[in-house]
Amino acid sequence: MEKKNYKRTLVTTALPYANGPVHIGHLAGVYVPADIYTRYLRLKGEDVIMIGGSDEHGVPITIKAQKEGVTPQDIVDRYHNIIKDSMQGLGISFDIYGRTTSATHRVTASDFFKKLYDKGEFIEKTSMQFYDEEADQWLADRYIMGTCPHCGNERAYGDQCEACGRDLNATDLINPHSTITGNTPVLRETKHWYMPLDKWEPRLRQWILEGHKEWKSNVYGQCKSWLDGGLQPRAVTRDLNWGIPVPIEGAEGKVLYVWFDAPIGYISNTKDLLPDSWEKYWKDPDTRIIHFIGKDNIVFHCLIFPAMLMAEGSYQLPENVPANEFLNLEGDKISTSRNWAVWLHEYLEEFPGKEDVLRYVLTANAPETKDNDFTWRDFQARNNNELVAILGNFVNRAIVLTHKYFDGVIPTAHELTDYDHQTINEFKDVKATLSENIETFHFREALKDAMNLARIGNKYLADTEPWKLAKTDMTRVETIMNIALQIAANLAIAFEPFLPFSAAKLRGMLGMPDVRWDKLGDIDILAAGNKVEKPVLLFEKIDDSVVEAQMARLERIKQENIIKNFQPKAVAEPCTFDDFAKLDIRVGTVLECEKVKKADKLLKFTIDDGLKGRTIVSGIAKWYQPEELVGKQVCFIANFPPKTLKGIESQGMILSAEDADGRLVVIGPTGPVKPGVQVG
Ligand code: B3M
Ligand code: ZN
Repeated sequence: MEKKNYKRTLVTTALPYANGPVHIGHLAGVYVPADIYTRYLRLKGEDVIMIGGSDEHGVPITIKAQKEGVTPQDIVDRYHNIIKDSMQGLGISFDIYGRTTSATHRVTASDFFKKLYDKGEFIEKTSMQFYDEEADQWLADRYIMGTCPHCGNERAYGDQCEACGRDLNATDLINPHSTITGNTPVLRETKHWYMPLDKWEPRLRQWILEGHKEWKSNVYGQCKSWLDGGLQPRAVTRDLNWGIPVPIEGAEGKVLYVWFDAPIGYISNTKDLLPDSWEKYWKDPDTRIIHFIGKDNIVFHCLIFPAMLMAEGSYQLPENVPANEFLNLEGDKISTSRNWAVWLHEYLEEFPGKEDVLRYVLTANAPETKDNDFTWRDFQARNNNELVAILGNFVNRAIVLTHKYFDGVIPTAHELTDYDHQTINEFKDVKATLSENIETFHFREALKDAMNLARIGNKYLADTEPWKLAKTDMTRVETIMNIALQIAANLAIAFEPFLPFSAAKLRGMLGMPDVRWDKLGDIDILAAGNKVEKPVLLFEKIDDSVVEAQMARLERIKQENIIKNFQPKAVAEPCTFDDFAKLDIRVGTVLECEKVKKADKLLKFTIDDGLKGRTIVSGIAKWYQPEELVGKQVCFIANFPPKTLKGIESQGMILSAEDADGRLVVIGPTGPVKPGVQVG
């Protein structure tokens, strides 16, 4: 398709729910790529704005407030600020980071709804919804729990069962109950307003399936499957006491559905940024609108919001929606409720000065075409083997050598050799692919291109060996170091969209006043005779102990989650007292306890059983130090036939409870008893 020459670009980034901090999944999916794209366009001198903000309405917020016993406003105030500050800390360069509880937004969203209502764009429908009579409140799907009709999980939500993953309707649940009071809710009739998406289906089909074949295949594919399945009318209002009131008569107590108001938040925030000129970013066909989102938001940004805009009539549709897939963490899905995440605000605190390391790793590993995994080992490896060993190393060498041979003064280049020309041409070529990759949202590839420039620089110094020539041919060394410094200056440009903190440090060292993308590939960026500053390290090695501490933290969280989610097994088949009485269970006192050689699981016990004493071997070495158990009383089965383990005759079995995480805890009487007494 022919490329259109746009006059300006409007970049929007999904508005994170202000019910928790942001994590690496949000960053890799949305904010880092959007920031790279925006910084790149700014470097090219284009007219671009980047809009962000918090999504502060909807059930995700009220649920969190209910859990903590505070108001929804408390929740959004807290998280909006954490999110805003941490994004800034990572250098995500929003032109505005607003919030959907702002006055501008309330009016904008309300007017938008009213306009559609007045144009007759909604249909009104009544339906039956659950109501909690004691709480005197309608129940959104997430406020209803019950038994999943598919798998029997007793803790399924009204919209989804997390045990079997199926989508549900609240009315499908067996024994539904309200999470607010625990009562059985009643069904009541309620009226809502619906967007007839079916009406817009032909236009959406035409616009996406015919007009945007260049969209990423994951986005195009998801749209196609929704469209092929046939679009249904969608309710755009809710019975909830938190949100923007539905601005029509007879709608008291109802608010706009959060997915109706949130995308309008992009518009409201643009208004707050540019009260006088916001319209040209939204309504002029010469604006390129790009929505950066994660894959779970595709239907809202590609079908529902565009249908709303079509119905309104005066807005432009997005030119592209480069949605990413998901980032996992150490092999598991990132989850706010399970605390399975690397939280941005914590990262910034624990890794000061390493903002770019995270940006680098998240870009190098971005889930652009499929789900990807973040691991702390990969984080360490990419830092040590790529940022330190390639980029940092080259820059440091170029600047150190300039100080060593020329007192920090940039030397003049003299006659260039064929090899010099070859090197210069090589990195001129990179510029075109790097730009193309950013413009087509292939940020991983683009980052590789930028890294190749640093590789070319390293190779140039390694091949020309100025430290050897310094003894014989200082003129040649001047040329080599000039070229090496010009390459470093190129790196300051190429990396600015990806690693803005390091690029700024590098500019500072090289004394570069400004950076412009069109200078990339030039070898006269730095003027001979100017001075470079003393080198500062751009990156430092990350030790094993640092990433191991992070991995240990995740391991702890995993164990905590297992314990929290423990569900006792169903009770076994009935058994009689006679069955039980066959087991001769007794109490004994541990006289000695030691590790069994060459068996890391086993402990050998010498037990005072009130008779002649006995030896028992037990597989609990992983959970106890032998000396902890000496002197303790334990229960054991006395009438099992003896069994030889690792050459030791074990005369019975010590009883233990297996905790949810598999940890074994030895069972004994709660007070002292005579060794040898029976349990029953
Ligand atoms: N808050 C969902 C999410 O955080 C939603 C995005 C709104 S974008 C207009 O994934
Ligand atoms: Zn289920």
